[in-house]
Amino acid sequence: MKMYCTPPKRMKKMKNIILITIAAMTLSFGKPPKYVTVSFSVEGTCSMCKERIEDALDKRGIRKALYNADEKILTVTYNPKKLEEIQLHNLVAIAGHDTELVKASDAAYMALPDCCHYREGAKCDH
Ligand SMILES: [Cu+2]
Repeated sequence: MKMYCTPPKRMKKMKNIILITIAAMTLSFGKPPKYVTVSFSVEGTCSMCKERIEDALDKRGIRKALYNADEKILTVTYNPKKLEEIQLHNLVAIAGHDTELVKASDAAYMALPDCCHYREGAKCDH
């Protein structure tokens, strides 16, 4: 096996070329935004609630929102640079649903259809 000695100056140049290549690759592919996924409990009863909750989170910076009405768990994938986690709770509460951190206002809650009134032990058939 032959050993090559690279002069320091050339080594530095090579290092620069590698760095430039990496930078160019990163730019051409675009930096993928960093998303995080969180889960928290949200009150809801039925598929209408699911739709309402998920629609409330159809916002910039939120990639995915999935509500499980049986387990009353909402899972959201969002960009923490665009939104703070508490804002997710606020958006859901504004739509009328209590989360583990933010309670919906009475007005927002009363605006829900009867079968979605989870505070009164609503039973929804659909
Ligand atoms: Cu409902």
